[in-house]
Amino acid sequence: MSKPLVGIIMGSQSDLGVMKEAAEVMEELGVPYELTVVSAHRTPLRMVEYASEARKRGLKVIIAGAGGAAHLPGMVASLTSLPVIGVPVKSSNSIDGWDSVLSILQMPGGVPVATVALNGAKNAGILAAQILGCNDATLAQALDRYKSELKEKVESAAKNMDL
Ligand code: RP5
Repeated sequence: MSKPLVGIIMGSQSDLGVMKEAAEVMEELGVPYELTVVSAHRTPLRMVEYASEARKRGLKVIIAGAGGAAHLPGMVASLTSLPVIGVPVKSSNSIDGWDSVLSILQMPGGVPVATVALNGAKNAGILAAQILGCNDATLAQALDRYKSELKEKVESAAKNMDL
């Protein structure tokens, strides 16, 4: 197994149903990744250790998902200069997910989190691969193929709708 390049973390095991979509993208594109639970509130020291060791361990991008008072992506971004992609998770106690979205999106200047849509773990995976694709021609080609397939699907749907 190659060393993971993408760290997928989530605030709770209850986020896994959403966050596994990021892992599926990694599998599909052959990107080595790791996946674990790190809670900003319940395991703050684990979060500090994870974020501050991430670059040394060889990670290039972190995808962090959380719901409710979703402080994990922002706090991780405050502890590392690796790019952090935030996934707002609509957890069961959510006020329609707005709590998660705003907690992750509204970062102060200087500490960016690339926030994807509510439950948008799939796009988080694709964005992580695109970041890695800047320095990996094979991965960039795989992403180009993926985009072409998206285009072909739309074109063939449009053709089938032509009257
Ligand atoms: C957040 O609280 C987690 O990210 C999760 O989305 C939400 C609920 O967590 P559990 O109570 O299900 O562990 O920290």
